[in-house]
Amino acid sequence: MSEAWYSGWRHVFKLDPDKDISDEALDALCMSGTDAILVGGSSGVTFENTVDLMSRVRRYEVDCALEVSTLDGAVPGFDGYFVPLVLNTERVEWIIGKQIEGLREYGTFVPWEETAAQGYIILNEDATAAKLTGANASLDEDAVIAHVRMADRLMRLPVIYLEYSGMFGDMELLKQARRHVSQARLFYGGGIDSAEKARQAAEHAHTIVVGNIIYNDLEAALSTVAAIRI
Ligand code: 1GP
Repeated sequence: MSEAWYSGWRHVFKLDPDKDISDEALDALCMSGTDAILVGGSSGVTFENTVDLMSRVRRYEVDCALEVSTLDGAVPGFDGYFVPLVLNTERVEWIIGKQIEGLREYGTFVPWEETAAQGYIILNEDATAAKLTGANASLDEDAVIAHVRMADRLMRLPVIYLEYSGMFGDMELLKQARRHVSQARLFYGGGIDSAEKARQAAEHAHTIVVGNIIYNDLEAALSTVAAIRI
């Protein structure tokens, strides 16, 4: 089997279609040496703002993938697609409900070779995604490991995403999670706002995701790219 299209990614910038970004900032991000631009957000994602952002990123050679979290935002033309499944919620619509709805509507158009499920484990209760999906973010280490085993071993999901969006997470927990991953790629995202935090997270995660700091301090965001290459 050939390697998955995202398997070489170590560093990713996540851009929110609902947030403004200047051409200069986008140029700096796309030319930074990051492995990919991931387009996704928890609220305000529409077909229009997703197409707009995609077409701007498309001018660059960097990989550009979409996290499909709403049907409205399912836009053709990306290099790859991630479909999030939230594993630590009891609300079935966020585990398989919305995904089934999407497949009923667009199933025949899905580019399967470039599409991968992401098993999300959301660990910051204040994150918009946690509130939206009713995620139980207060998992202890045993529970996180059980979720990792569920995703990696039982469900054989290709990507596990430890999501702390908005806060820097527990690196010891990330380390333990990584020890229990056998075949999935482990993504980590949340609160990476410096080269040092990027380095720490990249020590354990296969792929680190840098989001919010892009909009608050572009230079700090750019510094995270070089940090993990050392
Ligand atoms: C969000 O995991 C990403 O989905 C990145 O988190 O915005 O906190 O960097 P931050």
